[in-house]
Amino acid sequence: MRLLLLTMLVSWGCSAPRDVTPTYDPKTHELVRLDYDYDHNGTTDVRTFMAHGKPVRLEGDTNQDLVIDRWEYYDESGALTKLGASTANDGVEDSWIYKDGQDTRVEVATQRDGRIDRREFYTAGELLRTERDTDRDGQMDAWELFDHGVLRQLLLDDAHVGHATRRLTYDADGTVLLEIDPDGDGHFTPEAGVR
Ligand SMILES: [Ca+2]
Ligand SMILES: [Ca+2]
Ligand SMILES: [Ca+2]
Repeated sequence: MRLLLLTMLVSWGCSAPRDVTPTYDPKTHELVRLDYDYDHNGTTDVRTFMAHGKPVRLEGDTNQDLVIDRWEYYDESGALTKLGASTANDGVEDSWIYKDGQDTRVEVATQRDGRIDRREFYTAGELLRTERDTDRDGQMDAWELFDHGVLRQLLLDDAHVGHATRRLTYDADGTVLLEIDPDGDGHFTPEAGVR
């Protein structure tokens, strides 16, 4: 949270660090970037990208290894809308966090190509459900529902018809109930002979 706090301070102009290097657009002479060296060691720790005098996004190196590991995005009012991260800590932005009150959504490009194929939904820090695009065709096709951190249901769109046609329900005693919904009306029925 250190960087976020620093960013907020910078945004509000309460505390101006000394080592700030501005970059201007050579044509318009508009300020487009501010590079901050918070620890005064000659390396940039935070880059804030500006548009029309306001910060629009930030790139940060929070662990001082010269590799960007935090990306922040702001709306018109300067509020943080999205937080980017790198799961491998190699400078490749591959996951994004959105917060709305107690709710958090995490979007992940598991192949690290910018295409989101997994979403995780949390409330008050607890994972409630996930969505996955297992064949990466742009359509989510597997959904997991959790109860207190335990997987309770798995819904699958095996047939790629745009909705789940199979549902597996995991009981606490280890049994699995398999149900099907071929016509996609949301009404699942036990598959004959499978329990
Ligand atoms: Ca530095
Ligand atoms: Ca870093
Ligand atoms: Ca898919």
